[in-house]
Amino acid sequence: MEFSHKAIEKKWAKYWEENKTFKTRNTSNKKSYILDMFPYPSGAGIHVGHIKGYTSTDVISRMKLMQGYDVLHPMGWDAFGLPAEQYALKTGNDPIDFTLANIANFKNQLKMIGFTYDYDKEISTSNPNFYKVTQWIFVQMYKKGLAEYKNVEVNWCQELGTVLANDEIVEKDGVMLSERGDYPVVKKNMKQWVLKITKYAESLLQGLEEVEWNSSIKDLQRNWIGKSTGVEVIFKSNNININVFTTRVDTIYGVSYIVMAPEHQDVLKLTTKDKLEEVNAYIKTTKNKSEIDRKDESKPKTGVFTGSYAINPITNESVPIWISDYVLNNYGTGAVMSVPAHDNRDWEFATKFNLPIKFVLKTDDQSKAFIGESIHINSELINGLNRIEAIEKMTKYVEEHKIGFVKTNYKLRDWLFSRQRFYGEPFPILHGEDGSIVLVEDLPVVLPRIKDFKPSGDGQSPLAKVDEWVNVEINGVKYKRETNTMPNSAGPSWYFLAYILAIAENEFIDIDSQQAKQLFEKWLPIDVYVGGQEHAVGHLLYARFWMHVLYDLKIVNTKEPFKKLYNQGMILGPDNRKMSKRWGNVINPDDVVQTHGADSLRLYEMFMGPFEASLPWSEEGLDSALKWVHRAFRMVNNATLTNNNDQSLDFIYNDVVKKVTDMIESLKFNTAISQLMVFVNAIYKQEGKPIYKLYIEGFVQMLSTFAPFIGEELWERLGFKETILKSTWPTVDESKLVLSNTIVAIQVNGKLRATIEVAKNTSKEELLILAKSNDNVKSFISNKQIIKEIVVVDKIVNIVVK
Ligand code: ANZ
Repeated sequence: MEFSHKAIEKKWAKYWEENKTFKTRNTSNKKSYILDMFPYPSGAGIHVGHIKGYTSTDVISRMKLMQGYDVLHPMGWDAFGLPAEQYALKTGNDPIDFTLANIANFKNQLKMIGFTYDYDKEISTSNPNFYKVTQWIFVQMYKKGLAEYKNVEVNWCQELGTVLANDEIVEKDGVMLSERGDYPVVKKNMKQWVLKITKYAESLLQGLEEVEWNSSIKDLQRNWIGKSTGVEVIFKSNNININVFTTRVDTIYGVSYIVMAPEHQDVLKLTTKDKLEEVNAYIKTTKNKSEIDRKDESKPKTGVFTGSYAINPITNESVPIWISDYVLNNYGTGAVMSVPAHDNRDWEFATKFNLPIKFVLKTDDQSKAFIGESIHINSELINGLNRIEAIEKMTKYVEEHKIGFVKTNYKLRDWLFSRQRFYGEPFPILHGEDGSIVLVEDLPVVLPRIKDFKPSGDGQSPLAKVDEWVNVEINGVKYKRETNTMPNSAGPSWYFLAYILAIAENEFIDIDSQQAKQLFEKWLPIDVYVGGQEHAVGHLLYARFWMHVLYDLKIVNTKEPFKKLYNQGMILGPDNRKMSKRWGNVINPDDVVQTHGADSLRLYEMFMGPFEASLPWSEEGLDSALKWVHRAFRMVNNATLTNNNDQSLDFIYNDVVKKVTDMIESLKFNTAISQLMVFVNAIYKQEGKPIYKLYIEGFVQMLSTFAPFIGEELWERLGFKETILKSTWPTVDESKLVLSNTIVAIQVNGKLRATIEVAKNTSKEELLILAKSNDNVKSFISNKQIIKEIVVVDKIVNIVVK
């Protein structure tokens, strides 16, 4: 062993702390804001998966610092939420104290890994100074009509005693369960706060064009927003208008019945007496079905006839009106015109209930629904037209005859923003006895310390029991505080701005001040954002929404907060399963730091494979990382250095610097490390010859991004007095990358047929391509079968043909 990682880690952690090495600099006109998705400080402590993400951003931050950027690379805590509250309920602890203890633990763990976080910028969503701003943003939204208190259908979880947002629910075997805890969830109507994210649907869709994310995440968001342009057509049933939303108005000649969602407001009005009992029973069973279940096309179709008929406004035919749970009440108009010949769900339904099927698109196979493209038949106004032409013509016709209108729908729902829980941000809201709503503008509204957090189970928050907090009197008028709290995703919707505003731990410049504006101008947008794929829709969409609103409020001058986004792949257990206490396959990073050191841990996690891939933990991999860290350390430590460049390493050094720089920039860490390995091997091949000192320095700088402790140690041993983070990143001398040329002989069946001049080190594949494209060679190999290709780089190509 050439060094003790424990001694080096201790030495440099102390140095960084004492010298405030990681304090955010404000000295350059170049900036880079590099952000991790902040952790939820659970009792379990930090996970090796967290470390993978955090190391990646740390590597980039370190490079950017050496490249002379002002770097904002902060860390904080997503500190409100259900798990802490549930733990508190189970153990009789206080979630506030419990969370603070977890934060302290997390912070110690992070410090051991050598991350460049500036803890003067530490924030915590559960700190009153922080949630003061969360509440302030809510107030602004309320004033803009973007927060509304209304009766909505919610997902109610009895075990958790709270409502849940759609993205907090999972589906198992047709039933809805809470994502946390796997408890049953049912639909229920309740008065709740909602944020009107739907008003921003178009803006959020447009914004995706501006950001440089991979297309799969953009598609997830696009699908979640779910824009769809079609027509609302009016079918009449006596004096009741039934509007149906369709994206295929061209198929209107094929409508054989109408289906309404069982919850549709007009269902009972339309139901004839003899059908009432059956319809009511069906409505009742629908209540327990989840939306996902109802949308599932593989489930057998069910439904009931209402006894009424409606008139197709184009054909004047009378069609029966049914109800079925495959039509959702909260999309479009909650009613559809069914065209069984050209829609699978309608086909199934019509076959089951013996309803007529009429083809209006030409097809040879009428044994199943025809979904493809074809021309129209049996459709007076549009016969012979294709889909696009027919939709255009029918849309015009419908509009001109006032039997319908163009309509754009979004699948996106408003954001259910209240939870019946204790441990979250209180709303800055008072309710008057007359039902009036009054904003509290003296913020923060502080979450009271209470002993009994148990949800009452009746839909009321535990805060409702705290009389002295709930009851407020202003100028003799009595009010009650809103006792619901905000959801876990509230704080994370703006925390990335809080780091910019932080002047000390949880102390902030006013978000609407002039100074804040200048700081936002400097730091936004976030250049690199790294975190788990599970946030692709929820958090990322909510955060974008708040930014769009703050942009409209002229608080920030950037709409899109996250310019580049990367998802780190998971680190699985050595057994290839997700790490979990249940499987006993969890690797504790504290243990790894003890046995292998932080540098080896970082290097190993960056070298495991492509950053976005999910890969199993490997002890052998970790051991190899440790071995290589020592090999690299030894190489630098033992090298005889010279200020004379004998040029023998010119090419390889410049090549490695160029590649490592590009690869770190594009998060290709594993290949960047391979390049460093190539360099170390090249030095060992020099067998003790003096090495040009500048090249060794450059190597240590690059190495230090991955292995900062030995990086600093070697830098000091090279004679530098200040942290390596104040050094200047190595530059590439492009002139050294031009290789001299060489002549390669091209043979066919052993006979020389051509010679070509190529750059030295041209690859085998390239040589073959060049050889085969030579005219003379071509004449000897064309129309022949190639049976063998022999290539010796820089020398010869021999093609054997038959
Ligand atoms: C007639 C038709 C004929 C349709 C055809 C499709 C194919 P997106 O793209 O999702 O917007 N639909 C409308 N509202 C619905 C609801 N609340 N629940 C379930 N289905 C609903 O799809 C819109 C299409 O989905 C609409 O176009 C409607 O069926 C159905 F050959 O109308 B279509």
